Amino acid sequence: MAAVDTEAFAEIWTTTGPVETGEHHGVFYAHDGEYLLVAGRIAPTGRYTEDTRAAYVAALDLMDTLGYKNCFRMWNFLNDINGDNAEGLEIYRDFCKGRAEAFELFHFGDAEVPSATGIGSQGGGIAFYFLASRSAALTSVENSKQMAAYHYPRQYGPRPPKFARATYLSSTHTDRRSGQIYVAGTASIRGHETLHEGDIAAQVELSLDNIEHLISDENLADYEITRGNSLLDLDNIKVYVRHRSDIPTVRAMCEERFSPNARVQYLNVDVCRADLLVEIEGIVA
Ligand code: 3EB
Repeated sequence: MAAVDTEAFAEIWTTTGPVETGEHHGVFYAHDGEYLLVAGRIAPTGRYTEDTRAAYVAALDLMDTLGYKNCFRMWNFLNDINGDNAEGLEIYRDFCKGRAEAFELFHFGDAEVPSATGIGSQGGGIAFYFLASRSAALTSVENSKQMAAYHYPRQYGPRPPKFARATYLSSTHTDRRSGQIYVAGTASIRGHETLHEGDIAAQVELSLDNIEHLISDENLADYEITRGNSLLDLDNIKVYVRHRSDIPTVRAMCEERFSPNARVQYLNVDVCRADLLVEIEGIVA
């Protein structure tokens, strides 16, 4: 995702246990008995629905086969995300179609979809990776100030994006305090509408406000989760910025609201809706 060398970084998920790796119908994986990481690539073509469905089916089938049924986080990186496919459908919307079809085949109900990121990338085609657990208890969390993405109206594409605003992961369903919150890519959206078109500062502010509300006890009360979290607890943050020239402004605003100790990467990529200028994700550990 890095456009220049100084932005290059690696995201490394570590475990203390022995790791086994392999390939399954074109997707690659590593697992340690409790966690599974699956990664795949979809080659650039004029139409992504079928290949996205097939790659997702391979990954979801692998989760079933190896017994990691609790998928809690997905990332999707789409080259030319706002460009048109061979039939004039936006590539992001084409991808959303294949993803929705794969989830349907695996009988994923809306309450079971994991948190996700769907964002632009510099690499060709689509790259994705998923994290799943064998025994963790998962709760899909929505933001009371945003419409669930899987309920977005038809104006955003033939099939809605299927993801949760956050996933709460704990060792048991009764633990409502000490679990981790995986915050999905979050943008300047209220209800289903983009707000502050063309105004980077206002979009950053609303994206941060959305995360702040999402992880607040007020929002989490619907799930009986009480963590007392604020933006200061967000870590492993990625800030995706459409225009490189906006990065200094975005960075200054984020530094005011994140912990000075938080790990933050700023990346210059396109965002899934043409009118969105920024998207932010992170983890509350
Ligand atoms: C949104 O809220 C902004 O398609 O997986 C954020 C996170 C967004 C994930 C996805 C899209 C996705 O609709 C876009």
